[in-house]
Amino acid sequence: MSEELNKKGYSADSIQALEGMEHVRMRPSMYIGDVGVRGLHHLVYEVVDNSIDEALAGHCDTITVTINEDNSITVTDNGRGIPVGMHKKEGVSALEVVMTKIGAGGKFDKDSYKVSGGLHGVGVSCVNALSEHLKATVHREGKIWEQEYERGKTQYPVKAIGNATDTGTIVTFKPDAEIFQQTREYNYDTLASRMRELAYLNKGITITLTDKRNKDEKGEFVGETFHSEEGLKEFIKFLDGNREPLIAEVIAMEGEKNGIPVEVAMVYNTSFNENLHSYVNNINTHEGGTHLSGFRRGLTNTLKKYADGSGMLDKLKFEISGDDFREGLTAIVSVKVAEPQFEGQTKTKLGNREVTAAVSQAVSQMLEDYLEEHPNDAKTIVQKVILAAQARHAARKAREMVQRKTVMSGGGLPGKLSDCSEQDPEKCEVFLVEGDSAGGTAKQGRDRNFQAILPLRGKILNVEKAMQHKVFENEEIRNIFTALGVTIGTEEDSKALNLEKLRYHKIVIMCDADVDGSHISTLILTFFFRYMKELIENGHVYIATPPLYLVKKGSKKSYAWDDKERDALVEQFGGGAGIQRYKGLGEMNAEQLWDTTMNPEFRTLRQVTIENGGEADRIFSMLMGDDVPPRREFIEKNAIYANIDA
Ligand code: 0RA
Repeated sequence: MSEELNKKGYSADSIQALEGMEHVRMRPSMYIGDVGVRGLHHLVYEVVDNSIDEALAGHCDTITVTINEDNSITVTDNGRGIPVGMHKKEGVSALEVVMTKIGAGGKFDKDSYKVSGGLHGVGVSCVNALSEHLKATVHREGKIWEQEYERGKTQYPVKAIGNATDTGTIVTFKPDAEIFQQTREYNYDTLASRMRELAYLNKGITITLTDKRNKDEKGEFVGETFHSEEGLKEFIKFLDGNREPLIAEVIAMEGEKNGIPVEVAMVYNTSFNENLHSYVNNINTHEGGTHLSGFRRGLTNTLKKYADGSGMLDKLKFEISGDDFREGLTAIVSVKVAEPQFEGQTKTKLGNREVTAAVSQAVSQMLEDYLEEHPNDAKTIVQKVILAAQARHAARKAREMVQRKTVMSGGGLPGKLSDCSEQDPEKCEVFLVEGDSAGGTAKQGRDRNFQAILPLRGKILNVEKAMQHKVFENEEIRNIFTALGVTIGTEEDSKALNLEKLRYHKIVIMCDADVDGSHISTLILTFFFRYMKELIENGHVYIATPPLYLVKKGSKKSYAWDDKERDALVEQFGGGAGIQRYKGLGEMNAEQLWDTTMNPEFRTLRQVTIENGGEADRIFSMLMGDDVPPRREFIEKNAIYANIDA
């Protein structure tokens, strides 16, 4: 440790720390992904993850997260408290090292097995660097210790400000407006869904979320407490609660294989969809990886062996494929890996080879036991698998029809598509428009150089409730496939998409701004989510936002997208302003539609993102199921769309 101080009184090491923090501020996206809504919420996850680690080490059971009135965040835990003593190597308190040294994390504590971690696992120091203000308070060794920072810069040495009888850590931070320019407003639902997920993934921990910006009917702050005694078993019930179960019980196991902690829970429902969710160290691995391969392998091998032995397959005239075993299956695989290697486009694909066998063995063992102990359920599952195989056979013909049409480029395009002249897919957009009449207006209003229009007839098929062959036989859906130019995978992996031939990099859903319109948007989104998830994951899917009102006075004319904007315009225009409410796209003429909704210079497109795969899955099953009231509530809240301008 160098004690040589420069003019400003910094030691060489603290200069290094400063430079690290400066780098985070210069290149924030390298550390937290982006500086939009996602990055903003990541700050919270990063801080909470430290507390989760403390809980996983067995020293803490309660974590609270508070959204304060000013959109600052407070995270508390009842752990041991971050050490405040002098850090030998750094020459300042350990707390200061954790808060100001990039990558310091809990490194100095060799006993702690760090398993959790934000998507980027960058540590609380990054949060500090990106906050205009951060205060760390530690209850430890009978005292309350405190240190504050501004944009990552220490304001004073750690000081004791009082006595404590308990232990724990409290971190309050306010995201820096210089960094988070787009928005600094926290979304309650986004935080709630992550905290709920964390509670299921780490059973026994209590996580309380409080929103001090809003009060409920009783005058209490909005909030929720998340706690799960049964972990993944309960998580599955939550995710699949809107579906009809095929078997009564959730099949679950928890254990360690080859030194890798593995947790698996699964259940079959009567739907035709496969829902696999996988986690590594509490991170949702959207792109799957070796743990998911292990799950598939264990499931297929065990069920196949059982089915073969049961004699139920004897009369079957064709082979059963891996897909057939997963129809109507909802499953969660959660592993903890000491040194995870993340690969793939979004770095959410586990690469560690050794994990496949560990998960596969765990799943085989769990399933063998279950099938043996539950012969009736076993029979029901095998029957479902046989039905799936038969349906897949029927679907193949329908799919081949789509395939043949898609492969023929140019001539194979649907008649209803008004294509654009540009050939470079990156520059091309296609608008999926509700109804032929709005389609006509859009066709007149568009810029035909790069904007294509595909009108869709009324309500498209609800794929959530349809078997695959019905989906591929549906004309509107076939039109979408052929217009987009994507081909559907092989029989073994019937939902793998080939995006290389994608003809438009922006796919814009344009529907009326009313409840029917949102229902149709949701039907289209459900189709994309179930059959073309990669399109959403790669950021190709957008929702257009037509205005709700036209406010007019004399020659003055302006559009409003909500009631607040409308009222502001009325006030601005003064007395006698007229208000026209657009009931649908059809009431706008071509020029108005271009000006407000299609012209890239003025429009707002909302990019559709999947922030939380499990939550998205649950939401779609709810929206498209039979239970209408929650659907309406959801559509009104529009919780799955990220508000990103494009
Ligand atoms: C390393 C060592 C010790 C505590 C922690 C890390 C710790 C870090 C965080 C971050 C948020 N909450 C936390 N709680 C604890 C303590 C080691 C000891 O007491 O022996």
